[in-house]
Amino acid sequence: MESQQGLTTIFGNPGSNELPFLMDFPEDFRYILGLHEGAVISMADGFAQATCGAAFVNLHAAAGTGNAMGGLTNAVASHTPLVITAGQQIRSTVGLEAMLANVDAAQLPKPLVKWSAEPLCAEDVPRTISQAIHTAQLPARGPVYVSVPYDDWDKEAAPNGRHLATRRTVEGRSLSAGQLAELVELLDGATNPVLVLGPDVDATGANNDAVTLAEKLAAPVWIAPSASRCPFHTRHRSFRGVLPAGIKNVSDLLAGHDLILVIGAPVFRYHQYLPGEYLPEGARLIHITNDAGEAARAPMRDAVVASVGEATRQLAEAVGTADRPALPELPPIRPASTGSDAALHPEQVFEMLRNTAPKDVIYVKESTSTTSSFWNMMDIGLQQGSYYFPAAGGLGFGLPAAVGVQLAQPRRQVIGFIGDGSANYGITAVWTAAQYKIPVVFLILKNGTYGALRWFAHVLDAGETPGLDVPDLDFVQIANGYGVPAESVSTADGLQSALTKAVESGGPTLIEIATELTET
Ligand code: TZD
Ligand code: CA
Repeated sequence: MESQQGLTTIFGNPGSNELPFLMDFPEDFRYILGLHEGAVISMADGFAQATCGAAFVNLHAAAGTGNAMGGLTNAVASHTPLVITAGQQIRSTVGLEAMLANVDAAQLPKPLVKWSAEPLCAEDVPRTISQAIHTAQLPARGPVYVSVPYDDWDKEAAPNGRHLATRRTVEGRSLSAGQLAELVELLDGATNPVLVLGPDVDATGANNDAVTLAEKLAAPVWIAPSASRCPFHTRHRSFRGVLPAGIKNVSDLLAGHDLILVIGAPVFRYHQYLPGEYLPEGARLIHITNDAGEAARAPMRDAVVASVGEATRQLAEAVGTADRPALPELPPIRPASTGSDAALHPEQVFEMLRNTAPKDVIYVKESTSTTSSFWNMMDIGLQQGSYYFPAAGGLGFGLPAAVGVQLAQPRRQVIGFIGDGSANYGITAVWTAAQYKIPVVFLILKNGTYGALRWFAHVLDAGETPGLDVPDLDFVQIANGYGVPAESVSTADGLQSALTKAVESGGPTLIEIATELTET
């Protein structure tokens, strides 16, 4: 029977409990093998985010689930609909804790899944998986988990199961006429409104509507703190940058605005603790989110729970054109700071990419000490789905997610900026890229240290602590060992020619770049 759920790619790493599920694997499905579940889950996360749909994952029992859980912290925060299944021991042997029994399986992935279950009988397996698929994709989207005893796959499905394959569940939460009118009145009546846009604007493809809204309001636009996607073109005259992730500096930067409209982001995902007032004097904040939990836990002002894409479209259409002068064009991007003879400044890497990469390139970034360099130098966000970063800061997302995004978007070049620390958490995904000929380019920014932690040690006044350096890693040899061609560069020209070669090769390539530690 034809499935209309569209979930024909399975990301997995198998064990004995999963073999009966994989038996007689259908021809119209594909299985993408990852060598470690941390890589499996993050490849699936990247794939799902880049297709704006769900991804199907199959993990091995409790051990495989455990390995994947770090990645789930990111998937929860990015509202990624991951349908995770795990094989369970034979039903009658779980109680006695046979090898590979997943004891209390539905409990294991909590609280990092929005729902989890183990069907009470074999007959209910298809319906439970169907429930998982719909639960993952209904708002707020997120990962779900189903544990299936492996002897269940031998049983006959119930005849009524035929309804499941063609079920559809849809979200329909536009703003009511009254809600829209109230918001439009506030926006039209504001003297100095500002927009703060989050990842769900990009995830719901509301990018162009956000531009219309900003232009009609002649309002500046910030990206919400801890940006995991890029919802707005960074060279648009309204663009002001990414808000820093401290309470005080958010309110300092928003000072002077009487109305702050936050769309598609938590209010706010702070990081470094910088106490202060949540909001500047005289400002009212309105928060539009598709996540009721996000609305409820915000510590200040008002929220509307609605479909982010639809609400943004409605507002863009309904607000009046403000009687304010248009904002001036942005000044040109300044030249990159330069590094030494031995290593490039990260800004040089980003500047080169800005000048030479195709306009529809997709960046996946997991190099934590280069955040300001990146946002200062880049011209991105013209198109939806141009940028991904681990949404909860859990490392091990970037490298595998780059593989998943490239698999989802074969017509756009994906480039991963991955730190020499971060690369190790998901390194086995380079093997998957090689085996399935997924032509992603991995740029490893090698500064020999956990740069962001050095910066944080200053913030916390922690002095010298152990465990901050990562010397003596050779990513060329590591990549070669996994079957990916690689080279090491330390100059802008070297990087340029390595990159041209990589893009032309049609397969995956890893380029290790000697970079200076900045932002300390
Ligand atoms: N482990 C996991 C799974 N997630 C984390 N976020 C950390 C550890 C802690 N951590 C950070 O938050 S940033 C960072 C670590 C170890 C350093 C990453 O180093 P890098 O990038 O080389 O990838 P930079 O540019 O040198 O900071
Ligand atoms: Ca580093």
